[in-house]
Amino acid sequence: PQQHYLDGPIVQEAKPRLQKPQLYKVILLNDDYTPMEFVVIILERFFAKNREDATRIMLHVHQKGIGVCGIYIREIAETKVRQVLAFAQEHQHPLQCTMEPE
Ligand code: TYC
Repeated sequence: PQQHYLDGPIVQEAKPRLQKPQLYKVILLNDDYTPMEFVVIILERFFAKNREDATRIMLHVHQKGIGVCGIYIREIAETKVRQVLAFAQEHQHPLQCTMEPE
């Protein structure tokens, strides 16, 4: 690129972002064994929900079988899914969590 020493450098993004990134829904699945309180704690800890919202989402999943806990870019969504599955395993609950494109 041409240098304009008098005017100062021409700054250009290396990779101009013309498109919004694909977003992913992180999804919780219901099961018969994971305690309600444990699901609420997951929503507070990994999805930054307050107790009221966490309880609402947990009850939605409990009643409908499935529910969205958050929407993120791919890397963040992947991390959330991994964190939830690891935490559930650690506590020997069968809680399932997955992601899908929005
Ligand atoms: N169905 C569970 C129970 O009755 C509670 C639960 C809610 C489990 C949401 C998983 O993603 C879930 N203890």
